[in-house]
Amino acid sequence: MSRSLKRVRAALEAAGLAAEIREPGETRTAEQAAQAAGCALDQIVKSIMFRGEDSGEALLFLTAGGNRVDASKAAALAGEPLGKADAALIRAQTGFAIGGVAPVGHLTPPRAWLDRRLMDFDEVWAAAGTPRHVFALDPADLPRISGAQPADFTAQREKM
Ligand code: 5CA
Repeated sequence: MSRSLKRVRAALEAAGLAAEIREPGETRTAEQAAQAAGCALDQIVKSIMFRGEDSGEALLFLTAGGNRVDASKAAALAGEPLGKADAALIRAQTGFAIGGVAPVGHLTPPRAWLDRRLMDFDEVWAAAGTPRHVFALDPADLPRISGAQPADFTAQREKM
């Protein structure tokens, strides 16, 4: 079993969450994860990371699968300008590779915010440390286990 997966399992256990980690197929993107888990796209917890340009830290925005982060709203929350987080920074901060960044089990817990859209569901699905593993949880548990603050940082959806 991968070390990343083990770290997520241990973090979930430490948080008292009886979440079952599943391997339903390829879950590298939110679309793949929704397909594999058999849930709505917005029930996928995307881990979008930016680099805080003053702090140099990676910052985490847990975002509903169908939403996009509005960079200026995100920067206002962070209190610093945001730039791209590259794969090396994400790996250094979280211990995870892009496509498998979990909301828990980070090497250095990042400052984090949570898309309120996720709270509309009884159950959401998040990456478990690899691009093939996911787990389901009650989104009400996300602030406690991830340290993320519920906030509004997503872009308006386009009208159909
Ligand atoms: N396992 C799925 C959902 S459970 C997952 O991790 N989805 S994700 O959306 O959270 O992760 C992919 C995200 O990583 C993309 O939305 C994108 O924002 C980011 N990403 C993809 N490629 C890069 C890259 N080269 N550098 C920085 N971030 C990237």
